[in-house]
Amino acid sequence: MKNEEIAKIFYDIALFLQMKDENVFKIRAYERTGQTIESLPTDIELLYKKGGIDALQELPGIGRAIAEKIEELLKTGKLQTFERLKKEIPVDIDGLRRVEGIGPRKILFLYKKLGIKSVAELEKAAKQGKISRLSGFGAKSQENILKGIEFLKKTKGRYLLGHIMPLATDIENRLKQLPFVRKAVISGSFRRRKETVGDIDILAISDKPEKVMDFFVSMPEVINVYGKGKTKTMVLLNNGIGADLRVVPEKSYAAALNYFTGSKDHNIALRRIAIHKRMKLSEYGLFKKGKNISGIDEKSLYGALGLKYIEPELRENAGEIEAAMQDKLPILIEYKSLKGDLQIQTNWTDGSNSIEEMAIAAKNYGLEYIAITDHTKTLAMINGLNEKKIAKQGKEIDILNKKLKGIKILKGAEVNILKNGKLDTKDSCLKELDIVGIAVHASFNQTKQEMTKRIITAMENEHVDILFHPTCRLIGKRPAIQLDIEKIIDIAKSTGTILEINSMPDRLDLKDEHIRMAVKAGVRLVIDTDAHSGYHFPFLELGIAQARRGWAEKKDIINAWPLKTMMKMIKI
Ligand code: DGT
Ligand code: CA
Ligand code: CA
Ligand code: ZN
Repeated sequence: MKNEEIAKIFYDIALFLQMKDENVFKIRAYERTGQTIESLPTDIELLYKKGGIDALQELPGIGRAIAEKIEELLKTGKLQTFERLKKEIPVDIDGLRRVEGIGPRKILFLYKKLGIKSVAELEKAAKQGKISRLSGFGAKSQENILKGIEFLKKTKGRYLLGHIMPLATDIENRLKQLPFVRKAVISGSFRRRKETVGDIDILAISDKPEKVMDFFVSMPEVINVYGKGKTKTMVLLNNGIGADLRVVPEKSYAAALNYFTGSKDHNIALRRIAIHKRMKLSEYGLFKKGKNISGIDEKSLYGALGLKYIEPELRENAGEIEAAMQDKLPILIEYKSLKGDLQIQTNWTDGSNSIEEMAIAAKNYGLEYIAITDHTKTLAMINGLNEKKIAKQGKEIDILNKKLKGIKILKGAEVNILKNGKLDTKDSCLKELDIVGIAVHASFNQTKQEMTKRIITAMENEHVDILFHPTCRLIGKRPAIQLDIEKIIDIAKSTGTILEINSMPDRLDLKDEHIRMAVKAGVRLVIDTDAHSGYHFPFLELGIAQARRGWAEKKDIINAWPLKTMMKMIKI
């Protein structure tokens, strides 16, 4: 069994236990196990084969009882506890919980009252007006459920970039290693680093296209071949995503890479420029009087069109071509260039690792500083910290800073913004922290006016440094809160509040267009992981991709700078 499959079972058990209103610590133990297994860099099966149940027990936060459950799964492929729960409450939790506003307890309630097991049954009941008649629901929530289902339908069929990246890169590398393949590169929306991708588009250069295609269709992940030819092959992979492979000869490389990277709108605009210059641009080349003048790479191709090279992340026909003509393209923040991370959770609340483990993992990843930002007290479900505990955590951080070399730990918190815009933590406590992040974690359904006012009130607190995951969206799961983003950017400017680009694959919040607005307004940003495990730091690359798609430069990103400079960029 794969790590993700096992992790998923533990997450599911946690959900079942939540339905049944079990002890929160028990629920958290299962969730944390899911988190730990999901982010393990090694195969848990291998780990178990080598070290047995003892090796399992050495994993952070995993005790004897849970280790035995993992063992049962690895040995039998099943877990009795889980099978019993599924039988007792036979609902499609995955589907139902993706409907905004439907949590585990409501799922159980709806099942008991109306026998609802799936999203389709939920939609039917809502349309028949059956939901509004239930106690605790009402017409408004019935309407919200229908809206939530509509939202789900719209986002279906797209995959998170962060979830697809390991597999896509792996396939790319397998192709690269073939002796008859000269180049292999993932193009399409993946190369433009869009937050979600519809399919994986791969371009390969080879003189033996048939052999490349044979290899491609016989990969173990392929479950269906839609079409196989000399230049193009389309398959379906076992995780549900499609993959297209194109093979072209070397002389078409620049033009083909450009064409298959897209976006379609960018391609169309380029082709217009070509026509204007009496040239012809296609996936085969850039032709002038019948001669291919595209050159060896995209840089020469853009050059031949009279343009500066445009980075893939900018290719959306959103002003990048005009900027390339006038040599006014931004110098984008570079990958692997961050020096710190200002949002990190630990096992003081809902993270998997201790402060020390997180600090060491950050250092090993190459960071120079981190801020520990556990949740605050009103998030009681996950042990949010009160003022006393925050102070106590500060003392532990002091000790660790003396002990650890090469990484500086800042004291921080992810302070909950209450419904009225007040913070749930006293100013006298916030004053002592290096980094105060604020965030909305409940009452997501306020009107645009209420929500904007709520967040502005919080931003105006003199101790606040950063607004974390500003729109609170979860891609494919929860729509953004209603927010006057222009107003928020104005206030960020006037108060010196930093806006976050959260790097979690399903958050990526702020999104590209908002980043661009912030950059234009001269508002500073921070790219954080929101890491809940030491294995999450590589997600920072997704945050950088997002920043690049928002035209951000190094000067805009505070944690692209060393600690001292960064601290001068936040309000004191
Ligand atoms: P996706 O897969 O929905 O996330 O988005 P893309 O951009 O990867 O789109 P896809 O997979 O349909 O096509 C890959 C690239 O091929 C696309 O970015 C640009 C190019 N392309 C596809 N169809 C057309 C077209 O009709 N005209 C032009 N000019 N380019 C196209
Ligand atoms: Ca694609
Ligand atoms: Ca495609
Ligand atoms: Zn948060």
